[in-house]
Amino acid sequence: MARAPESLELDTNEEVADKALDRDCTTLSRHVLQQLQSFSPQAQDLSALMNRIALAGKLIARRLSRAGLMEGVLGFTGEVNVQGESVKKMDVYANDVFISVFKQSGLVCRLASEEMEKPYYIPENCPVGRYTLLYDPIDGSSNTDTNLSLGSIFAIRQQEGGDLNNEAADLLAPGQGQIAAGYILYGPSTMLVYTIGRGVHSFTLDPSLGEFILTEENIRIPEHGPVYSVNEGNFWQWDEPIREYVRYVHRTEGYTARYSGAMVSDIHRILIQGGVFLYPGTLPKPEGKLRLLYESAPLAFVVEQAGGRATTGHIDILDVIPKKLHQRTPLIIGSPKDVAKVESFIQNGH
Ligand code: P6P
Repeated sequence: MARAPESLELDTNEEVADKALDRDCTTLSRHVLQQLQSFSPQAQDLSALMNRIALAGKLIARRLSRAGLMEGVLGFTGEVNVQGESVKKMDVYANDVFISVFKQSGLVCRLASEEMEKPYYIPENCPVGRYTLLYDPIDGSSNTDTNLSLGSIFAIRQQEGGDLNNEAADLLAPGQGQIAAGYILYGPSTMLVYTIGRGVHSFTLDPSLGEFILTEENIRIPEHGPVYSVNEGNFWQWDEPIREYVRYVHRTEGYTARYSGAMVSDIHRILIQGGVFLYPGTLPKPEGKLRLLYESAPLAFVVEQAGGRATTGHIDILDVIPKKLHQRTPLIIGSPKDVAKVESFIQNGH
């Protein structure tokens, strides 16, 4: 039988088996240490922190996969959170999961969440645990009761200073200070995507192992893509330049609209296929809907590490200095050419 040309020579069965085993052994915590090429205390901390986030993701994924079979998982609590939004039972569960897994970590002194007006302190971890977790426990919770994709968003920051009166003033700092960020996507499979400033890497939960296994390293967002992702139901509330951009994509071949109601899902699609996600400000709410510290800044860190961009339309998201913990921001994020196209309409109307 003729052999395949050298360049097309396939791996032997043994080589394929070795690669599969090595991949199955590349767990998240091992990958972080590989990234840092160090076993320093800081590297060990970061590896342990990411491992706790993975545990939170597993617990939330398990709950979501059984939501329709259990009492008390779906629906609303009847409460309204600091954002003025009706709270889903899943929001509360997921928020408590992150608190619980980090209580036992010894590493995190404070947790700041979309669901909590003030940061949650874990006194036994302070001041030794010099890290702060900022997170949106369930992003897109409107999708919970309809079994659609949704996510969790996280960022890790180093605590700066003593935080004597528990004001957490050091959190009001630009996203450039994030030391790790990412998201967990609860979809047909559960994926964890993260960066520690050395590229973007994705892991898929293997339920049979109970481990997140490396799926793709050094993900690069396409320079341009076909997807534009925005809630066009808000068209009547937008400033004219955003309306003009949407009219442009309506009349230009090659664009396709995708919008799921969960930004983690929409931005993950754009990370892989290219394009742009927008949640602009509106005439009644120029600051927009999305929160800066635990939604936009972590996602901006990931997308920029993958070669993309994230802006308010005027300032890079990672340079915005928040004035308050739950500050909102307009967000335009995705492929560099597509973000630039939106900016061109904002800056000079075309
Ligand atoms: P709208 C979910 O509540 C969220 O924060 C994002 O995940 C999502 O993209 C957006 O809000 C959806 O908001 O106003 O389009 O329903």
